Amino acid sequence: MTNWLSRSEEITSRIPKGFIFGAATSSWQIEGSSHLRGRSIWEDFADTPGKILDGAGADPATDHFNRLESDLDLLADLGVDSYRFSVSWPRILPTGEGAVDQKGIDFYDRLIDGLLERNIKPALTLYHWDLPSALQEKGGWASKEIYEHFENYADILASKFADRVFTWATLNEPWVIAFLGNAAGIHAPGIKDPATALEVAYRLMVSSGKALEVLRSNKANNPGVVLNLTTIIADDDKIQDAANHIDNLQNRFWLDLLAGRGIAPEIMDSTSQYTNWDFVEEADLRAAANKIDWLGINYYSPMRVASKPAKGPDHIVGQTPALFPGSPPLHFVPREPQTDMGWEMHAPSLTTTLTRITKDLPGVPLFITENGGAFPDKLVDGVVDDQDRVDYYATHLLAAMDAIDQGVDLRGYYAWSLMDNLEWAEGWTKRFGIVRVSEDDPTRIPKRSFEFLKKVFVERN
Ligand code: IFM
Repeated sequence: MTNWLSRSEEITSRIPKGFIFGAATSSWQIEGSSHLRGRSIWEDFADTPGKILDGAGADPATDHFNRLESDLDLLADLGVDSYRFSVSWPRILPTGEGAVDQKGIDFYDRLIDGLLERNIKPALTLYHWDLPSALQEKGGWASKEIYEHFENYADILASKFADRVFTWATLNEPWVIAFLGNAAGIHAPGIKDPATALEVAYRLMVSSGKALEVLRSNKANNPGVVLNLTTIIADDDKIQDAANHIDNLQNRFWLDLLAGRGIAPEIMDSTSQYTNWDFVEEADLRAAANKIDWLGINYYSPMRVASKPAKGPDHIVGQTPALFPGSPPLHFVPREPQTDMGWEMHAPSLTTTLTRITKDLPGVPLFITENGGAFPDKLVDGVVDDQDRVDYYATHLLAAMDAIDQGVDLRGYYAWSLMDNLEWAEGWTKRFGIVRVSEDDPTRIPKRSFEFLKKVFVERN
C-alpha cells in the first residue's frame, strides 16, 4: 500500500483553485435525541425485529444533537471549506405538515451559524430518507399529495435559512429511496412492490423539481439534487442486455428526467409487467426537468454484472437483482479488493461515471457529494490506523482529478463520512467515518484518514 501521508503532494498539485472540499453526514445517522422530534419511517423500520442487522435504533446515534459545538470544531480542525448535512423533516414538522417546531429550527440555526462562524459553507440537503411516519401513512412518496408537502417543507426551510446556505440539495439518492425502500424492502418503509418503487422513483423527481422552484422563489443559492450514479461493467459477452437494464434504472432514468428527455421507451417496456406508467403527466415531466445549478454525485463503487455467479461470499450490500424490476437474470460479481460492504474498489469507474454524466447532462457543474469506504477498523492504543481508507481516498481523489483533466466541470468533493454512524440497515456494523465513534462510546477519535484528508485540504494551493 502506498504511503499517501508522505505523498499527498501528488494529489494537492492537481487540485484546481477554488475547488471545494468538505465532509458529509445525514440527520438520522448522527443526530440521536429522537424524543425531541416527530417520528420517522426509520424508527418504524428499526422497531421491526430483524430489519436492522445489529438491532440499533435512532438513539443515541452519535449524539450529535448534544455535541454540535465540538463536532463543528472537528470540521474546522479538518480544514474543510464546506459541510454537507441534512435536515430531519420530523424535527421541523413532527407530522410532516402543520405547525413548525421551533426547537428544530433553533437546532439548524445553531448549526448553520456555527459553520459560518468557522468560515465553513453550509451545504444543506432537505431529504436524506427520514420521512415523517405520518406522511408514510398517507402514502408517502407514492402519493401525489407528497408534492405539496415537500414544497411546503422546502418553503419553510428556505424562508428561514436561504440567506446563509451555500448549496441546497432537494433529495439524497432517490434511487435508494425508491428501490431499496419499495422494491427490495431492505430500507424503510420496507415495501416489496416493484410497481410502487417505480411510481416512487417518478414522484421523487417531480417533487424535487417542484421544490427547486420553491427554493428559487425564496432566493436560495445554488439549488440542486444528489444522485447515486455509477458505472455498470458487463463482465462477460452474454450479459450486455441485462447490464443495459441495470444502467437504465440506476443512471439513465434520473439523467433523462433532469435533461427533459422524459422516461425512455426501453424503461417503460422492460417494466411493463409491473406498471403501465399511467401516472406520468406532461406537466410533471416539465417540473422534473426544472433547472439545477449543480448535480451532486454519490459514488462508492462500480456495479459489475455477469451471467454466472462469482465464487466466494455473495452478500453485497445494495446490489441484488430485486433492486432492478424487470431485470433479466444476472449476478453481481464485484472483484477484489472490496470494502466491508462487499463493494469493489475501482477508482477508474469514478472517472468514467463523471465523464458519462457530463456527456448525458451537459452544462451542469458537478460535485462529488459522497465518496468513501467502510473498513474493519481496529482501535489500538487509542489510534485507528486505517491505511485501507487512506488508500481509498487517495486513489479516488486522483480519479476525480483525472475527470477534470478530461473536461468534467467538477467543483468539489465531500468525504463520506465525517464520523462513524448508523449505516441504515447495517446498523453500527459498517464504519465509514474518518472519525471513530462507537455505539457505546461517543468519544470522537480522528483516524489516520482524517489526518490524511486534513493534509490534502490544508496543503493544496
Ligand atoms: O451511509 C450512506 C449514506 O446515507 C448515503 N450514501 C451511501 C452511504 C454509505 O452507504
